[in-house]
Amino acid sequence: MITLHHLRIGRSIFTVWLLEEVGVEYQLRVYQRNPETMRAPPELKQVHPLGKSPVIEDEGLLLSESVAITSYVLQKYDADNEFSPSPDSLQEWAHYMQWLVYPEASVFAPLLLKMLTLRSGEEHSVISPFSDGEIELHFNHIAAQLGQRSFILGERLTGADFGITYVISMAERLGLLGNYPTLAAYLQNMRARDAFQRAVANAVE
Ligand SMILES: N[C@@H](CCC(=O)N[C@@H](CS)C(=O)NCC(=O)O)C(=O)O
Repeated sequence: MITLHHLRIGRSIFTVWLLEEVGVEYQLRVYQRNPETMRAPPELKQVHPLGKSPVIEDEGLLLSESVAITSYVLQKYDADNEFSPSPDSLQEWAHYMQWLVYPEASVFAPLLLKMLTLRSGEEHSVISPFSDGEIELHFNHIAAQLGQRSFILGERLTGADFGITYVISMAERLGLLGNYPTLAAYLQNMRARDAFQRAVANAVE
């Protein structure tokens, strides 16, 4: 059984959702952030040197990085490629990989900068225009890709949707979705899924 080290509130709820969608048996170890610093508690460093979440343990494997965890879970537990294209169709698979890594590799950084400047209580002359411009660029890109699609790659949920949902939900928390009805509707649809609801109920998110 997979053990998921789940830190509230953050990315790891999307890993719980992944495990629910795929139907993998798991147990949660739940951690709370320090309410003043908002950082993870030191116990997480006893699990993994970085002290971040999500981290999973599965049959002796200790794995961090949400995208690696998604890929591992699907490789091991989604033998029929229900949630990802088969590598046999190389171009489809490459396109999937692009959307799988994109949220964490490109979208998260400007959102983090925005979150930190908002938390500081004042705009920054260099950082604020950069993060605002990048967020607009990326959100228009995601909205254009979504278009009329139900999911980021078409009409079925894939591994790429978990990270996309994460960055959109982070933007919602920062109050940034006002100009992006396509993203808001997508987020609402992902949250309405039974597996998402089960994840939230299990993780007491
Ligand atoms: N790139 C990593 C980022 C992991 C990460 O930074 N997780 C956050 C939670 S969303 C965390 O543990 N933050 C607590 C801290 O750094 O103290 C991933 O995708 O898993």
